[in-house]
Amino acid sequence: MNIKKLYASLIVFAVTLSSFAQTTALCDISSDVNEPLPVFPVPTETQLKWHDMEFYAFMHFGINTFTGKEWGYGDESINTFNPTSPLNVEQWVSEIKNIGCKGIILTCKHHDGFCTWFTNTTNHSTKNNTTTNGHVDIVKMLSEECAEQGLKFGAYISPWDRNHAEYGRAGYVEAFHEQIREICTNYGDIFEMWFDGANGGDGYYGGARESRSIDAATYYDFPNAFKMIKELQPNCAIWGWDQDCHWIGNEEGWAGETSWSLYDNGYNGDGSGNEYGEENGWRWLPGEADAKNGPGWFWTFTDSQLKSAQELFNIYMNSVGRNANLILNFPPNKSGSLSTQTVNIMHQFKTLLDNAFGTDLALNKTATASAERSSSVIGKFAASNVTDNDPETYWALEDGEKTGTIDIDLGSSKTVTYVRLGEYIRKGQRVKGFEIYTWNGSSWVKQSTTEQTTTIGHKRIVKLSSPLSTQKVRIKITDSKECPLISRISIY
Ligand code: FUL
Repeated sequence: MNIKKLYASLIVFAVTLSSFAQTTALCDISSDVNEPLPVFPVPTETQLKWHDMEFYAFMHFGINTFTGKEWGYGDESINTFNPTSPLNVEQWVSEIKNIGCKGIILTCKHHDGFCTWFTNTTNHSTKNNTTTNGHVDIVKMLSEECAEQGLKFGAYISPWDRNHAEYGRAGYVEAFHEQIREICTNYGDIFEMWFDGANGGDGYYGGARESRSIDAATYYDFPNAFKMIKELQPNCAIWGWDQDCHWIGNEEGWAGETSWSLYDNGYNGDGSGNEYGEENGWRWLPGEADAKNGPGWFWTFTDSQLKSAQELFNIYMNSVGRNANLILNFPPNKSGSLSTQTVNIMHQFKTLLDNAFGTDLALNKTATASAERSSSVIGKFAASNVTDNDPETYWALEDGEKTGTIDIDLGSSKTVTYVRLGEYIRKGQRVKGFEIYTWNGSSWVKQSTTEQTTTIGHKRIVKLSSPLSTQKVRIKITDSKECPLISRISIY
């Protein structure tokens, strides 16, 4: 081949290559946009929806409300459940909604086996109650009221059943699965199902009054129960048992200051949890912190023993503020209402939340960063994405850039007490360390906080040790598994 021919062929090859590259670029939008790759593990769609639930209520209500026991033995007569007034579910839902909860999980059946819905699986339920106010399908009433007022509904069904004669044998497992089916079929959408790990052994068991032990890991045939739940309620998150979220490891409502949504195994056979998650856990298994508003789960105490609004606020900070969901218990009393003092404290708690987080000083304010990831889509990874109140947009750095700063200009000098951050967790939890600085008119001053500033995750709120006035706040990401993806910065 002479040199001219070789040259012509090279030109044809180059033109073909370039048109191929253009065609590919047009088709492959992701490479054009320079989309960051995920850092595994990442959440499922169900888990992402669950993260957005953030804060919801637990309601323990049933036979124990009337016996004053926390764990009924299972031999209580059906009419022991005897509310002195019609159940005020309208009040339950409106007060719970008022404090910012997005849903309610009801104890449809506790360990005593008393079902608070009209089940066909056992006679031991409200269906057979003959008291004035006790013949009520509470699951129906509450799920409908939740739908009416715009809250999600969830169900706690205790696997351990101290009433059922067949407990410990195959017959009970069948009934238990049927109970799950009824709840998942007849009461609308269920956002979360709770299967407690308690298996104390002794109980009434249809009159046998003995101790029965089971192997919790195999007895309940959970794989098939969970398969059924996912078929009937595809968006339902399953609590515990290594499913969609894990028990945080204490019942005081706190997660670690370092809190990963990653885990190896959340369920350790004994149901134990872990407040911190595991930085290198192989699966996404975020923490849910449970807590009560008084000394007991059921209304087995008095108004004077209720936690104060400030205590509830601290629980909120230590859970929702630390990348965990919070399920906070508010038990109705014997009259079927939340007590007046319960409601008073809830209102005070709401005031504390509003005073702290009512106004986001950073909302729609200018944000500038040390660098922004490149993209053919203008603004795709811009710093301004952190203040736009859109969880689907985020600020990103280039691959391999694990540190950087982002500054928010509040427009004028404001008192800054709290900083709230959120990662774009759809692509994994990344950040391992950050710092907060404020502008004093001539330089950036590092601020100390009331707790460590390590992980962020879905949501992290930190308080400055000494709140102060400033016009500009800087967040410095000091360490991250890969380039940080920050979707939200709020300043209060
Ligand atoms: C525990 C149960 O034994 C308590 O009674 C309560 O329901 C709590 C939420 O879970 O393990």
